[in-house]
Amino acid sequence: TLENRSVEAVGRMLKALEKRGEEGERGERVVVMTGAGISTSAGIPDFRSPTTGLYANLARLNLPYAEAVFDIAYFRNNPLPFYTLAQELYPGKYRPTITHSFIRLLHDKGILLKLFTQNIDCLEREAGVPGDKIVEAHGSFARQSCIECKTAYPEQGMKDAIREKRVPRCVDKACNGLVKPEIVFFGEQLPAEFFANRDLPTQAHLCIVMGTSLSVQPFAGLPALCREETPRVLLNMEQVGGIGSRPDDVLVLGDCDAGVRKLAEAAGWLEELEALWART
Ligand code: CNA
Repeated sequence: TLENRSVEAVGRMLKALEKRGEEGERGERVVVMTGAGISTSAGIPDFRSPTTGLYANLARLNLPYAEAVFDIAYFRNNPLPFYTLAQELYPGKYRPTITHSFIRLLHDKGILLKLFTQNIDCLEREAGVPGDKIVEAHGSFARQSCIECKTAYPEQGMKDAIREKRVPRCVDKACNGLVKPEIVFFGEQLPAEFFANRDLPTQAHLCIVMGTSLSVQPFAGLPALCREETPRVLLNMEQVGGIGSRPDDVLVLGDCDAGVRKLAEAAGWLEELEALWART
């Protein structure tokens, strides 16, 4: 168990896991769960922050309700608001944050079991976390297809459409369905890889949750799958998802970049982390 539910105790645990890995025991025991809050300092707005979030700034799109921009039923009738927003969110414009580099460091130390992310910005990949360590629970901009017949659509065509705020149509002219990036909209099923990996939290020895309001199911149910004795650390502006209710939960409330620096400091990794991030 963790002494005092403190950051120092989590730091000692990280070090111990690293040491076990070095001694040839399985050290890959940390699961990380992330959301839009880990990318806000990169310049990408989240959904729900009160004044800076996307939902607070969607008035110009004339939506009936804010979530409509990511709702598959709404998209069928009016895809243009999504394509207006996609221009801002499309990967390639932003630099990973030190929080993304912290996840990479966990992998470099041989202790990352899996990263579950709700983000579609691909910044974890850009920070160097390998694809087989990432579950993109809400999909990503990496692929695009017709929403009717599922036929794949070429990447360059999507890039052009997004740049021109134009709605692309199925390459099969007879179908002519709407095309969208394979990011998961409200009303759509999560990717198979989410369900294939969703029991991994039960194997974790440490769970780190960062930058998410934990308000979208089924992702929001992941931290509860951790065993009672597995410490869950929350690095977030606000307390969410009932984390804090178990004896070994640790709350590091505030900016997650500051939070990961505290964790890294406690594990003796701060210099290494700063150097890794500076190279990213
Ligand atoms: P959300 O509901 O907007 O919640 C964000 C959470 O992060 C809130 O609890 C904030 O308080 C917190 N937060 C914001 N900034 C910071 C910070 N600097 N440090 C610590 N905490 C912070 O976003 P969720 O990810 O929980 O919601 C799920 C949606 C949002 C997913 O489906 C994503 O696809 C979607 N989304 C993704 C991106 C992206 O890829 N970067 C951007 C916007 C929305």
